[in-house]
Amino acid sequence: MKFVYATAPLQEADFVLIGVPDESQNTSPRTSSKRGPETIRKIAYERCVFKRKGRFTSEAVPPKILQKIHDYGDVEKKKLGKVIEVLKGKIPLILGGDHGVTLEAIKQFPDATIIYFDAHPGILPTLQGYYGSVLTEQEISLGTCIQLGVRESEIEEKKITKTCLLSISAEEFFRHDSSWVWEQIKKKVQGQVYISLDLNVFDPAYAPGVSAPVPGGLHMQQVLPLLNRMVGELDVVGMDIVELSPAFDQDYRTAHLATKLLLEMIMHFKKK
Ligand SMILES: [Mn+2]
Repeated sequence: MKFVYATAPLQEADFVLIGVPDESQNTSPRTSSKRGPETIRKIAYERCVFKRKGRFTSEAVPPKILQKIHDYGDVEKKKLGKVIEVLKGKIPLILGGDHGVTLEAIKQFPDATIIYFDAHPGILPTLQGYYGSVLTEQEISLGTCIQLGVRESEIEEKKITKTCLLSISAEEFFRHDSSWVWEQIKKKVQGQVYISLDLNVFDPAYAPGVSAPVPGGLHMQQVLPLLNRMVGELDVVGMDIVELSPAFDQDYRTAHLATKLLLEMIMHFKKK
């Protein structure tokens, strides 16, 4: 199934949806994130297409998406870099898969600030023996990383977090409002931005369908206004939504959240 609003041919598209059904770096017993892309496509269709007077329509769904989207389908993780390379300025919207997908994507944006929403810092000098960590010091410059919503760090990660450009914990999100968070981010960011949204940044009450849930997480109204401002005001060159694990979801709650965020972000993207 193609993404519901993906009607543009590749050449004409502003956004290119790419599924990466890969969970080879998942270290949790809660598997199934490889079904993330197909699940988001299915839920996007359910959210946006209704039967009216005997015919199917997406007209009735406010607000309608007018941006030109192409659905590239699913690709192997090792081919993701090549696919992004040929897009030449079109914005890739990448659906994971586990958070390891991000590492492949950001190699294509060496100058971008990486803003990632995650319950875990996920930054370590090595991938050896750690739980769910995907960004390693060797591969990215920590000075260009902003982590948001963290609430569970390993000892080594705590030290490394200090070298990030900015880190705002889940606790700080609850102490301040989203405008405060936005001001902190805006002060630090210059130039291109890549956004990675690990769905475990949300509280398991809202997003149970993830591989590594952590209580004490964020809710939609803390994240959505921020994402909308980021894509509306910063030079966002790519983004991903990762870690949707449909086998652990409840009534597609997490999938609806992910899909709603994706549709909202597309609508709010700054016009190039
Ligand atoms: Mn993660």
